[in-house]
Amino acid sequence: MSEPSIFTRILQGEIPGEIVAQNERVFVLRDIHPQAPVHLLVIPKTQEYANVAELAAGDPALLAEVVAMAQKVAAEHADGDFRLIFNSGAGAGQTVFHVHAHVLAGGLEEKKLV
Ligand code: DGP
Repeated sequence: MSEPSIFTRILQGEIPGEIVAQNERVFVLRDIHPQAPVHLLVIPKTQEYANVAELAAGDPALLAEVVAMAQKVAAEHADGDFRLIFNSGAGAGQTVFHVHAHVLAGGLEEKKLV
């Protein structure tokens, strides 16, 4: 069994964190270093998948739940439009190897990367 990730520790209440939504399989944490007016992380409760490719291969229904939750919280916290980012690998800036989707929302029209 691997060490609990920072996200697992927040979910378990060991470390403080603002959890804004959850269901049986995923939870939503407000990012500590927001990069947009709304910056939330949608995180599977299981930490067995390190990145989105592993999640897609291992449990595609759970990946679909992550996307559905992203849409739900983007509607609750912003106007419903959102950008979804999965950093995959240290070379792409991933620092927590417990898969998570960054949901960025709120006035991003002028901040397009691609
Ligand atoms: P990534 O670079 O894709 O692995 O993103 C990890 C994100 O997790 C980063 O945007 C900052 C956030 N983060 C790291 N530690 C904590 C924490 O203790 N609390 C909260 N709320 N967010 C954290």
